[in-house]
Amino acid sequence: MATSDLDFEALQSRGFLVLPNLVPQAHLDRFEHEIAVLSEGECRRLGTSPAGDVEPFIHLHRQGGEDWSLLYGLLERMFVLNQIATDIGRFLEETEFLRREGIEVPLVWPDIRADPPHDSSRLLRIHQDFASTRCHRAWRLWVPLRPADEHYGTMRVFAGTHRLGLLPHRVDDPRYPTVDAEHWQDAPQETMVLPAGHGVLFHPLLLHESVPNRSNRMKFTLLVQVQDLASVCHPHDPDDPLSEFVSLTAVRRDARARESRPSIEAAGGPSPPAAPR
Ligand SMILES: O=C(O)CCC(=O)C(=O)O
Repeated sequence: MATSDLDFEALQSRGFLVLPNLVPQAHLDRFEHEIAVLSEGECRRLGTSPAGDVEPFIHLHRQGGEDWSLLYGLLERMFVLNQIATDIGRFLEETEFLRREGIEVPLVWPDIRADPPHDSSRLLRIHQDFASTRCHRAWRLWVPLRPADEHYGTMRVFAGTHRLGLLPHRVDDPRYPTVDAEHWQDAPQETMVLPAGHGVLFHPLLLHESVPNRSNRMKFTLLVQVQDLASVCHPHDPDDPLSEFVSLTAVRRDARARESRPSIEAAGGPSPPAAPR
């Protein structure tokens, strides 16, 4: 993608921009290869094998337990994901994006989501990025590592809603914070239909939600956080609007912990599977 291709005007007005071919095929292939190597090896080591054509990674997720939790927690440290994040950081520098957005001390890091088929438990309802935004100058990239659409699972965005500023999130069900319909019902909605390796650069205040994975494959999505450490929030300052996001993150974390506790007791010990973020 050429430097001139970044449409800053669309980005400012809509709050997101699709960036085609952001990730080279070689990195996507390496990710797939390494997922296969680690999950097939882990199945062998645990003496378990998936039935039929179930992906070994999905089989491990279903097995759960501490082995899975450890493996899932380390996934975002895969070198290939860090390489992709670094390439994206370099791209944002070369396109003058970081300078134009006033990002002085860039933080760029990868997170990964793995959404199993037909699992609604961790789907995110319409929200702003309260859980990861810790700096006032911040952006995000959502990068499907496998094709994304209504069948394989994807993300829906509500164009222009980032201009509403930081919105209150309802916590009737604290596991799934969400905003009232009045904030998004009139906004144009766009469901991302993208091949693996395209990316969506978006503002963390843009309202968005998960679209469920109805396929029989794991949905892998890389999230690259881009934030400016020179604008870090002060979580204990009630005048800092981002302190709301820090508290909301704690509310959700505690609710999820409460949710998983009964299943530990029911199972008589081992930890439940770590859930996708
Ligand atoms: O891929 C998805 O399900 C949406 C991800 C999302 O909403 C998020 O990471 O904040």
